[in-house]
Amino acid sequence: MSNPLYDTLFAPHAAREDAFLRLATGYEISFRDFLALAAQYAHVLVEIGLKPGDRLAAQVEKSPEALALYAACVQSGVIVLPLNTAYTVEELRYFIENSGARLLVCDPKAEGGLSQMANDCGAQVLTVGADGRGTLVDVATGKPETFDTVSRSEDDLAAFLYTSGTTGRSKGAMLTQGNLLSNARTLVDVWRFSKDDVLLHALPIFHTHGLFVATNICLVSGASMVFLPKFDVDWMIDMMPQATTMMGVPTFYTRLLDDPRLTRELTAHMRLFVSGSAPLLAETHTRFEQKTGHRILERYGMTETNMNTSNPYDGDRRAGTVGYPLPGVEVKITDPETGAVLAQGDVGQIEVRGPNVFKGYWQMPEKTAAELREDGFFITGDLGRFDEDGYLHIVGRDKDLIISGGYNIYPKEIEVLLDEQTGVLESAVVGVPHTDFGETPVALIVPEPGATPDTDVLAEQVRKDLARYKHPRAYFIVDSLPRNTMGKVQKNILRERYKDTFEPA
Ligand code: MCA
Ligand code: AMP
Repeated sequence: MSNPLYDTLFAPHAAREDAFLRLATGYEISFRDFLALAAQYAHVLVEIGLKPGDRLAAQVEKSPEALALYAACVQSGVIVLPLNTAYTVEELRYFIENSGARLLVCDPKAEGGLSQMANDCGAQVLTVGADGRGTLVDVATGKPETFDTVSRSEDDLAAFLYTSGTTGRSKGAMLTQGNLLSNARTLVDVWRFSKDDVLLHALPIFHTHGLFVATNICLVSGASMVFLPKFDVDWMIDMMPQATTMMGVPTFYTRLLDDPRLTRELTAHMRLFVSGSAPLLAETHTRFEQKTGHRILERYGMTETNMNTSNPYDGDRRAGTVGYPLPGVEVKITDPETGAVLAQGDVGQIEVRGPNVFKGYWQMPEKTAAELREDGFFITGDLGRFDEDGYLHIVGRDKDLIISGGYNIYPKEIEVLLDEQTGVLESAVVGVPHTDFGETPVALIVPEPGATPDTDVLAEQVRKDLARYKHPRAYFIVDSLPRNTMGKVQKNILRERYKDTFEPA
């Protein structure tokens, strides 16, 4: 009987009385207490009827309890489906229906608005809040603090992470225990994590970066975390002295750089700063080194693949590149038309293969077949090239995607909604530069003949249906959209035309 993910990430720490999570309040939770809590939750999951392979959707604020729920899912063989706390009820309905989740764990404050929808979808509801209170916690109180770990294999599914697509409908990326485990082990080695590390953790735990990269690496290596509810510059500065490493999206670094308290002295004891999820500007890399003496290590990953490449720990961390393929991960650059491998230095689509690559999209065989080749290579939709030293440069995207502060926004999802509104003939959403978020969406609206759509009304509808981070930050009424001879909207022209909306030249 074994459960590779639980046995590697959690079981080895069951007797440890030292701190696993250090909170901003000064409160600490030991490994042992954390795992006791997880075991109690696992009992609840079994008692309410969840079986191995069932899905559990979690839209919860970041807290030790929320993380223990992840451990409980792994221990009981339940597939965890972590969801962005910004999602609206309508967005959640889709994820719950599509995944067939049997339990939704949400914030107590959201329960009133979600329980009808969850029940309609056949899911039970339990709650846990940012303060660690809720019905899940109530039911778990008094349950045994150990749980007989459910047997799983590396090929069994551990998590679904929903990722949108160019069609606008989200797809559930199925990640196996082996996907998560192989990547975490590799990253522990290449980034030299050990039990002595303390990671400054300010990322959300509903994405690959915060959960499968940051948290899993700490668990595999036995490191602990300063576990902040969210990114906040004051907390980061206050807690930095307790940490040895930090991981973040580029916005973390630009915000820290804007603060005069970020100095060489503050960071002198730090071992490693990692950036990912969005392009780190070479300028940010340089400014960070000038101010702190540290060269940020940039890496590249995706929801479907976990991490693919990384700049070296030893050796030159090159600004504007995402480094070398990780051990065990193959990366090739191919012709988007033919799939043929291109000559070194040529720009093409980035394809990856390895134990990190997901199993496919839940109940979407055609979409899986379109992106995951039979030989195991996954077509990332990113465009890149290898330089003569073997460093991968990401030069663009072959997919219509905007990354704002590390969150992915698929324009199609917003365009479909805008196109449905009264007086709108068609729309286009493009990403434009934004100092804080890197990119931010703006919407171009073509009215129906004779109509004058009110952009405030459009914005209101978007607010109602879509998570806040997806909202276009500007709307423009235009006569028409530029199209090529095939009739395709030329978004590159629109991006150029509106590039100074927030960052005047
Ligand atoms: C919050 N808002 C945002 C974002 N975050 N809007 C656009 N983009 C965002 N990323 C909204 C807020 O709701 C708020 O709305 C307003 O924008 C400003 O909020 P602010 O206080 O500035 O935001 P924040 O709470 O400080 O959050 C910004 C953040 C956060 C710290 C950058 O978004 C964050 O932690 N991002 C990390 C995302 C991440 O982990 N991505 C990894 C994906 P209002 O104006 O109404 O008040 S995994 C991945 O991509 C792959 C696998 C990989 O390689 O890692
Ligand atoms: P997601 O599907 O949310 O996991 O986002 C993955 C996408 O984020 C990738 O396909 C890239 O486009 C982008 N990405 C992740 N890391 C980097 C990076 N270091 N530089 C540039 N883009 C990145």
